[in-house]
Amino acid sequence: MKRRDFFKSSLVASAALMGSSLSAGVTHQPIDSRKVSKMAFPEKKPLITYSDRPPLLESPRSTFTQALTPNDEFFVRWHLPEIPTYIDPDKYTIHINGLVDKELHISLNDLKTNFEQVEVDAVLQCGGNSRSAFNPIAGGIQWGSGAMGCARWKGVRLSDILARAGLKKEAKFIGFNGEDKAAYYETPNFVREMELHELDDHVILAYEMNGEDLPYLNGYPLRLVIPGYYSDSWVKMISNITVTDKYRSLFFMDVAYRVPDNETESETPENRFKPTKPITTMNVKSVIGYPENGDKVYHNSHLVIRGVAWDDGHGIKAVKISTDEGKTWEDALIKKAGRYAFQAFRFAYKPTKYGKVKIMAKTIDNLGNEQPLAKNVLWNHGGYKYNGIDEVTIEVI
Ligand SMILES: Nc1nc2c(c(=O)[nH]1)N[C@H]1C(S)=C(S)[C@@H](COP(=O)(O)O)O[C@H]1N2
Ligand SMILES: [Mo]
Repeated sequence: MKRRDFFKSSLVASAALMGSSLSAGVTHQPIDSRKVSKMAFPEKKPLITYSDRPPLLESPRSTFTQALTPNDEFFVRWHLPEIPTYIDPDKYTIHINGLVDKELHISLNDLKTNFEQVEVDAVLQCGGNSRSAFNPIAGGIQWGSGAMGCARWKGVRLSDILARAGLKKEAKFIGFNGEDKAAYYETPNFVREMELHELDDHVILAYEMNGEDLPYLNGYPLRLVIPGYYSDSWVKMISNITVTDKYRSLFFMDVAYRVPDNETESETPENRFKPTKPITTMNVKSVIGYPENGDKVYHNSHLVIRGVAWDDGHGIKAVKISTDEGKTWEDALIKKAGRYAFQAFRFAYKPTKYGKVKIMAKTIDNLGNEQPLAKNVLWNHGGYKYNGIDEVTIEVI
């Protein structure tokens, strides 16, 4: 197996990249206003770069014309600046402790040879994806719609690992910790906690993404995959699984990645709601991959509008396209994929009038939930779970 000597060769040249968009007092910039950067991180193509330490990389819209997102175009999000510079796959183990009958250290080789290997196609989407569509600005990285991707994940069921360790009867919560560290000791580690009942058989510890080792920045050598859930709980470079009987009230569980429990009214910047709850499962959404904002297309030409749609696994009933400001909607063709995966859609369109045309995409899931108009998306101060009807404006010439 290839050894990963990652940061030695890589990040030095990128120090000047820290985006001014992260500083305070910034005015709202619409979605798609950020361009792909010139430099690339190892194993990645040039992507939209918000920060180099920690690396924060977004996939451009054009990535989303296909059901599976290539590894080298897949977005990257880390919270803490200290990511190990070297991981030796022959020495790496994952530690299972807490309320278990037998504490375990499982090597990668053990995982790959002594457990049943399973695969799942699943969307990994940051809860803050599309945050820049919120106006007024909601706190956090001003992502466009590319803080997401879909991959074929291969690994081992978490339940099989827990079964080998044996859960004690008081076991109720499970915490996942990654190898990354804060630069200052006051900053908490990136730990997610979940209740055991949330973790059924489709949760896996994955070492492969689209048929290859996980890219370093996507959590090499092992990450949690929780299909249907926003990716803040998909802990990367996982080092440790701890079983407890008490909720430990950790920073990344109690402060970040939460939305108001009230899902019928908007918060305002001045009026924050309490109580809050974790963001957990994804809502129904679509993103147009082609064409892009500002594209020029010929009058009477044959255009194929393409994109992806998904939800938390209940299934997509329809993707509808409008080219007349939402007055009429027509069904796109959907290429069915696994229930947790991107469903790629296409729609043949012949532009018959000149000038600016707005293309809108709206998805409806099997429960009847549909994407709201942008102005009807509930605002929340963390800028989470944006799923407004997607739109791009092209020019017909
Ligand atoms: N160890 C670790 N795992 C992590 C994080 C992190 O900061 N550290 N961030 C989480 C969040 S919020 C997101 S959006 C996803 C991003 O996954 P990716 O970098 O593979 O796209 O990783 C999750 N897992
Ligand atoms: Mo995230």
